Amino acid sequence: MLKEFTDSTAIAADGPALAARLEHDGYLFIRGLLPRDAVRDVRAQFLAHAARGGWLAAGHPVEAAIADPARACKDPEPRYLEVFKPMWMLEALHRLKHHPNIVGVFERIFGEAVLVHPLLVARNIFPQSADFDFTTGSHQDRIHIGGGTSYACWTPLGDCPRSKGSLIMAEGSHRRGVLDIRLAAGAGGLELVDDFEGSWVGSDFAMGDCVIFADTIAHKALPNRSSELRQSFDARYQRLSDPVADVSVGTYGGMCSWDEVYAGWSQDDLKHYWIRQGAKIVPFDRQYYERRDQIAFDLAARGDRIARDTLLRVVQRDPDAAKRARAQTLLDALDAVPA
Ligand SMILES: O=C(O)CCC(=O)C(=O)O
Repeated sequence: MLKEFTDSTAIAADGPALAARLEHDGYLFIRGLLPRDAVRDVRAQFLAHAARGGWLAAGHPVEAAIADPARACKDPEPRYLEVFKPMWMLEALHRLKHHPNIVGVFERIFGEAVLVHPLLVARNIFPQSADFDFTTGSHQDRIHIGGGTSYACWTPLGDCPRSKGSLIMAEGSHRRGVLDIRLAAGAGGLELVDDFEGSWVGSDFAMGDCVIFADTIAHKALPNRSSELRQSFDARYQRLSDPVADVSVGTYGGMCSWDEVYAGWSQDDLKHYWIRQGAKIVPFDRQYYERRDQIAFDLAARGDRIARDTLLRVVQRDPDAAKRARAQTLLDALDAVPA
């Protein structure tokens, strides 16, 4: 059963109260944190790309975001990334993660300067169907983000009731350290072994509502049971005085350089800002990915297609050439067998 999020809107101006609740529950749900117009602008630009990319069903207004199920695709498939890349590069998207309403919350919580991670994630989740499902399984961000302690802010680009696949949290799970994982389909390619029965909390989101959460809280998305694309972004924030992993100052999946991203931007203030701020950059701790990838290699060697998404991620993103080659061989072998 899913309980309602505790609503922190009323304490959003009170740093010590926010910090105490974040420490206790592991998350903060704040209604209307972002102005709807700012979110609507990014949504409109995302949908224009989605329409151009052929992701939307004919016969509906673009603003309705009705997906064409025949075009369902997911990150990191090349046909997804082709449409996604220009979305991710949008100046308005990056500006939204720096919105003073979000950064202000973190300034009040930390009581010191905030580093907004340059890397942010944006998502387009096609509706779930009998042959397509890309629901994010339960996970902790720590293993993906590394560096010092960080916090995420997740917000849908548009109203997002639970039925459209909003994000839910396992209340209090952030106090249990880094937990055991297994391979799964869906974003990240893994899920936590524990099912956190009885701890899940969530809410319907209106455009502008945000959930902020600790990097050790277990969280997952609900399936998108609507006919619309579920679009969202999640960005990360930390104390400037803490170290940040090198991957968090790069572009998404290293798919391009920052200069390519900036080429279409109209203002300079957000370009390479973390260098001017003096961010303390450290190598990403790959131990959890190494464990996930080993599980994927073992399962793929036994012909288990659950390993496919993780192998694809290794092929596209792992810094080790020999490992990439091994993943490609296993991927080819999996794909040679009809699904
Ligand atoms: O939006 C999603 O499906 C997953 C988001 C998430 O897991 C995150 O922000 O860490």
